[in-house]
Amino acid sequence: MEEVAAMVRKYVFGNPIDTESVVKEFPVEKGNVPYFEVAINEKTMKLSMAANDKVYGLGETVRGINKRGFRYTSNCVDDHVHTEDKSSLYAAQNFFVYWGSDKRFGMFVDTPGKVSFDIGDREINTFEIDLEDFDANIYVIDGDSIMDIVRRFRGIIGKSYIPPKWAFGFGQSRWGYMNEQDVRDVVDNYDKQDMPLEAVYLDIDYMENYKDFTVNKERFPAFKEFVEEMKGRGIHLIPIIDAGVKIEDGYDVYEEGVREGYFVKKENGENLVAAVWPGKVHFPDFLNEKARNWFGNKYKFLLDQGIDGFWNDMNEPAIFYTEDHLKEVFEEIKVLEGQNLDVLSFFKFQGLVEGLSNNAEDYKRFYHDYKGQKIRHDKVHNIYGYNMTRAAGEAFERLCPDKKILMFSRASYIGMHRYGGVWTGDNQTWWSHLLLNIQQMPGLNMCGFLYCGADTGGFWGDTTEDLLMRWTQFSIFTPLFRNHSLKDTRNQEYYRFTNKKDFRNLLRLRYALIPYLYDQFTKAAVEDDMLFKPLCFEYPEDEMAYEVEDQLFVGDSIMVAPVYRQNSVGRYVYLPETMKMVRFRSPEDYDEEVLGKGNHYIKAAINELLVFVREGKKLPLAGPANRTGDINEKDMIYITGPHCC
Ligand code: MIG
Repeated sequence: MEEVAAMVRKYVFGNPIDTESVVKEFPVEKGNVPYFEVAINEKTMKLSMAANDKVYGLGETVRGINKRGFRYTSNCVDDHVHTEDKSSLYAAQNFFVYWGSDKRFGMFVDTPGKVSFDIGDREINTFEIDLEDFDANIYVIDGDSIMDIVRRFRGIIGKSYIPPKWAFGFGQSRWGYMNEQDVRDVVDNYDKQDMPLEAVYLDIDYMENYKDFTVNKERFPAFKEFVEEMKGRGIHLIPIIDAGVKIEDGYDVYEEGVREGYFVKKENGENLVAAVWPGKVHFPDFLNEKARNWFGNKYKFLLDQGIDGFWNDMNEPAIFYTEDHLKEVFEEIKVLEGQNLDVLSFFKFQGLVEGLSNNAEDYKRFYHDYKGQKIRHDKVHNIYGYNMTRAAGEAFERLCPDKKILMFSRASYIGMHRYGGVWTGDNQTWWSHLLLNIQQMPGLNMCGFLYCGADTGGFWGDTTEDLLMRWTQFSIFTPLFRNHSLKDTRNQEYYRFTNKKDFRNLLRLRYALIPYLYDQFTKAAVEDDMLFKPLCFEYPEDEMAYEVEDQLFVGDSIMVAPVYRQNSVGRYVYLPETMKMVRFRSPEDYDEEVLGKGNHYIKAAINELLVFVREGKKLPLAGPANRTGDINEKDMIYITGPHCC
């Protein structure tokens, strides 16, 4: 304990808003923040980087595992085009480890507003942190290794969320399942093909006019019985919950929220009117403890019908438009109407409409009641989704303390990792997004988010069979393993493709791996460790290990080296130690070969994936099962690494 305190130092800038991400108390240091030069007037802190210094962390962000060479801005945003020029995605996870030749430390910039980390973008050897306001708690963490620093950081933010074991089963999702028959068809098809399946996700169409905590009676005439029917087949239904509450007379959630003052308000005290799926909505003030309790209790409506898993969406919060800004835009367009639109006025016209969604000015139009203070939204923007998920997590502890509920969210901030996991939002059917998925996992784990995964196969666009195959070969290792796609794109349930046998074998391999994965996951959660580790985290003395950004250790026993390029039938793999290569085609059909430390070119046909068992370790594989409840954990086979038992 004592030692931990000494290794973590807290500094305070200005008047920070408490995010409740850190769960331990620290005395405030009197001196300056070490390592950085702080310019209070410019609201920046700068550090000069030596040529080979490296930076890891920052959670769910674009680009590689070493974050150096770009600028990342924590500002939760609904943007589905995750090209490598995007500074902001759905999450804000402000922890990084600086691993340099003479400076080695971790830092958590704890502020709920916008902050950007320019790690050699504008100036190649300068790391500059820009805070929109100069109010933040800064935690500086020392340690002898990257993992030391990570563990110490995790020790101050509280334990990571652990889902129920069935949440390691496979989940099929699609925005477009319209009614119970659609869902039943999915389950029937998986069963018919003898493919494992654990859950089917319910996207917004299960609701009545996109109203939270309602079920559409025409599409699901007997919801409770349907949940029961599915449960009887070993299938969990996982409904989506959106942040916005539809404005509609007679809708209890809306009426109670208005009556009790639980929605976010404009300067003049009126409830903000914004629009999302259901048209006009109010946003619950998740930062207000009472509102949080109230909204959390609403999950009971679904829990009572047998539901035991949820995903929270649109909680950046995403805004199509606000009523006030829409009015302004119509007025400006009226002025342009009838004019000869030239280059300037035309682009202005176009921009007016395009700029309606997720508009930065809109986030300044409303206020929260946070710990008794009225705070403008943009100052606390990054902890909104966190507190929505916290509302649910705290409610589950009250409503069903003896049961684990599956919960994950789109927007997040450090602290939310105690209440749920994350999925990485609307990715695309791109090979580059398979690589991004691989590279995002360690950063998320560092920040406490262990239960995570991406939309396997890609959400936007039409997937291809080979992309889905390669993607699945990685996703069978991610705790959250879900195939999800957008309405009107190609259907991507596994039974729809030519090589059903190969997909079946991959799903079966996932189930064979579940005992190992769940065991390693819970261990990582309890011990503040990571499930996915880059090679250099384990081999800090090995220079080559720092070069590898497309292989990961998964738990203590194995390393994976996914193939993520179109038409590749093999890849180079770097082994930081002697390992046993296992080339899997199914849980029963694989080749094994012991390979020495160094670079190897290893073949992997489209239906083959590569796992490496570490020296002195073993990988347990369970016998076949199509549901987690049917996994026989007594009947395991072990693939042993070199020099093992
Ligand atoms: O703006 O509920 O990221 O997974 O299918 C779209 C519909 C709203 C965004 C989520 C996506 C989900 C979709 N939602």
